[in-house]
Amino acid sequence: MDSSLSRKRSLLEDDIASSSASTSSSLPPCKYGSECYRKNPEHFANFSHPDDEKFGVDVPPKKLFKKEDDDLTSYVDSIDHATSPCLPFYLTKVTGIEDTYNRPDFAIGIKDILSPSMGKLEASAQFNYMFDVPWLIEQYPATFRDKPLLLVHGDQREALAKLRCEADPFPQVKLMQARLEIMYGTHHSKMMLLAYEDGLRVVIHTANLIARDWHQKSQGVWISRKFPNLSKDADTVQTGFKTDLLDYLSAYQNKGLSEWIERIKQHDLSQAGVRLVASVPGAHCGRDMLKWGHMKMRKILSQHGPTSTMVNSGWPIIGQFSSIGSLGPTSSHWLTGEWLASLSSTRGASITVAKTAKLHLVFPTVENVKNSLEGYMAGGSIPYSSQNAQKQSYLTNYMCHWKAAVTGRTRASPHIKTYARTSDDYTKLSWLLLTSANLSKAAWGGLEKKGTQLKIRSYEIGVLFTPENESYSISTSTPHSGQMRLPYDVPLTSYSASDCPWVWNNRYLQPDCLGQVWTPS
Ligand code: K8G
Repeated sequence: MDSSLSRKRSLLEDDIASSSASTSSSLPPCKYGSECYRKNPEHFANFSHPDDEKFGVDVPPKKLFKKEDDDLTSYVDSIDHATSPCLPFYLTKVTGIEDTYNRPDFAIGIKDILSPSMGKLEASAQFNYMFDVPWLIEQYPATFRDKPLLLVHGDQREALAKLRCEADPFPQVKLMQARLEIMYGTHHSKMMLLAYEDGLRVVIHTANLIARDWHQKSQGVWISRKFPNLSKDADTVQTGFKTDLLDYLSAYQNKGLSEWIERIKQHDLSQAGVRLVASVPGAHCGRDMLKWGHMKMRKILSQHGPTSTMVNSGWPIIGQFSSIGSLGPTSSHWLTGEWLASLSSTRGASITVAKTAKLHLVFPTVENVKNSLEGYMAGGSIPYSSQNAQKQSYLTNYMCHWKAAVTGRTRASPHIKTYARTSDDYTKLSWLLLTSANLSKAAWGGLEKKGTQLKIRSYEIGVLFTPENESYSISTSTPHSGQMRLPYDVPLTSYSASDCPWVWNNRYLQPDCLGQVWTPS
């Protein structure tokens, strides 16, 4: 599935790559003009082309430059000068929706994340599944483009050869291959480590490092405040977030990360305001079992989760994701019997027992994909296979549409993954996880050997938001302290009898909103 996913996606990249290059009329014209066949973003950054605007390159009027400056100060203000320790997550900016839904209190782009206003960058590490190296380099401001950049990936064989080729022209880029010894595992984690002259930021998000993922999809981004340097003689009490991040990086067992592990040790991450929920491949036993995947959720929620008196009155769990693995023949096999049991955990409850909550699963219908800004092409990033769908029809009973008028993103196809527990009337929320993990055993882990080991295949990483008080109130605009937003509309809309989940290897012959059909080979 992975190689076909990459193949499918790579077909989509060429048309976008050219549109992401920044341009300005002050650039010298390319001598080939509109006949220019080059695709290298660097070329487009250095030479102007008559077609630049036609391909959707941003050429903002003078007045807008001022606004962009304001945007950037407002990101730093709202992140680094926030009064609440727990910062909410952002959505990525979407091309083709109303401006209000791309406001800086709401949405952020990759160039905003890497902007000099966030800090003077000295080195960075990008953990991800897919990379377009020339495009990625182009997203860094020119002043930081030569700074050391480590790409942590899971590519093997042909994909690795291709990645090496792409990275070769950039001497500042180093590649690090994550160990993937268990079959069907992927390096799915999406994280940026940004080291500045005066601190360090951690960014955990859901987008691949390719143009298409930052163009018209619904994606989530959590940006930490700038963690300060620890003074040499500082008391080095490690907080949960710092220990968990160090544990995650150590699990790669790769010297390529030593430098980053040292950097993190030298910073004060105590004000992270969130907890880390990650997965690393392995058969985790004993105490290690509670460190990863759904068992980590079970552990955190049994310590810091909602009280059973509050949520057992019927607070549902809502899972929202862009792919589904093979979950077994019945819902109790893994979904409700194991995974939901973990997410249903409450404070003080034993690690082994939990009353399972009501469950809703938000996953795009065929109609959702057909009407999305990208049309059926959006389905190339929603790899649910017909082989799996046919075996687990029980899932449709839980399924709800992707509908996101609240964030202006009903037509921005979801690649974000969130898991949350809300009150029955959807006014309150007891926790929310923003993560790379789809609904699969590979990502969350499956218990084996009578529940004594948790087998995980993939690398995943996410941040768990828990309220300072009993619960957050759900906000439909910029969340203030004590509030949290959901990326989709509530109340949810269940699938009707005629709705089908998107299955990426089915054929869809009714033209989509762009007049295209979907006929996978
Ligand atoms: C997804 C990704 C991705 C990669 C692989 C798979 C799913 C996704 N997969 O975009 O990073 O199912 O193998 O997030 O949908």
